Amino acid sequence: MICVIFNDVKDKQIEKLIKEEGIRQKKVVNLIASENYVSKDVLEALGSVLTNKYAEGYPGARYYGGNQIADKVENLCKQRALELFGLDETEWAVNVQPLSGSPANVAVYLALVEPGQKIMGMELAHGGHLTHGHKVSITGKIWKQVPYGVDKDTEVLNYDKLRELATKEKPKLIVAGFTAYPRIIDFKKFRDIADSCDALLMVDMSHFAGLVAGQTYPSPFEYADVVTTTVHKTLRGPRSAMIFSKKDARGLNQKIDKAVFPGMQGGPHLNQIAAVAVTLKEAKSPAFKTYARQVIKNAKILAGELSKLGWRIISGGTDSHLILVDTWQDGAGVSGREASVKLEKAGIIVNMNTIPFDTRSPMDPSGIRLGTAAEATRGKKEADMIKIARKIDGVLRK
Ligand code: DSN
Repeated sequence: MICVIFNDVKDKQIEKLIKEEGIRQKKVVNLIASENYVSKDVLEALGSVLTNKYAEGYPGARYYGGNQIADKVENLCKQRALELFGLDETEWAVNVQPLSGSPANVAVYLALVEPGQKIMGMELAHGGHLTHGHKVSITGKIWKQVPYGVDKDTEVLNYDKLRELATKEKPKLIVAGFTAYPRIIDFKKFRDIADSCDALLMVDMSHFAGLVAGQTYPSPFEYADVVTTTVHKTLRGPRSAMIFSKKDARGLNQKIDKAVFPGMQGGPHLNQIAAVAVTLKEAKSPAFKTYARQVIKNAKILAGELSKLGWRIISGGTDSHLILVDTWQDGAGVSGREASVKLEKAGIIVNMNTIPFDTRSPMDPSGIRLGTAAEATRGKKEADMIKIARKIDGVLRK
């Protein structure tokens, strides 16, 4: 794992802080489901001279001079993005300029949904994201969220209920995707539901993009109109995002390009785009497939062991890198906040998280979210997960 490249610079204060963060990252067990450790090549690209260049516009249509190399970088990144997910450039377009996941999702709505129209997205408390239409996000202020959740008994999505909701509410766009839902999403069923009410289907695959690339989680591309993703979670790249869209008579990709620039952003961060390109090449390697398989094996073992130790796992397990644990256990355990504080003191980093139908507040919810992507990058395997589960159990019961 590469943690420090900022060596021997004049700004000693920042150098010291970066070194300290590198040491912190090395010391802890990192179970934050949305984090990972990038390669040295990704860090080099991020710290390159590409950061000096303004490239407002798109390849071949920039507003400033001197963009010949910038065009090559962005085009290479786009080509690699399409290749990684097996997409034909005559059928799919990709925009690699979004600075991160939230602006990517907002750009899609800006492009395709009129203000005041409805976006049907998973409720935050059930595992959705703020930008799936939550009221505290701009996506819930400009557009109207039609929230959906999981079933109380099974804690998984109920597609019949989703269909009923979509038929009643007639959203303009349906979002399938999550930040805290451990299971596989049935994209075909989402497509049928979207078709039944004439809605667009957007899949936010930010959490599982690396698992799709590693062919260990179903690909949404056969069914979606638009797919957004961050690059820095299971895909193991820099903080950044991409928007894929179907190329057809509806002109989705042209509308999305205009919404990203000039609608939402100014000049793209070329250093970041180069780092995304490096990530996409790495994710195409056989070693990345092995990695993605290990991420899921580790998550299943970690969830299974915690369950054996008496902790309730939301939905009974996981199909991905992500696990939601009910630490509160109806008052018999500890709150999510207390769990995360205790675990951090013991060197295990997690985030507190609401669980579906949580009776506690989001600031001190009933659970924690765990993810295995970062530790699999550091070579952790099944036996390590058993040790980690036992350590978590010991800490939470102390
Ligand atoms: N903050 C990210 C996560 O942790 O899932 C989503 O934006």
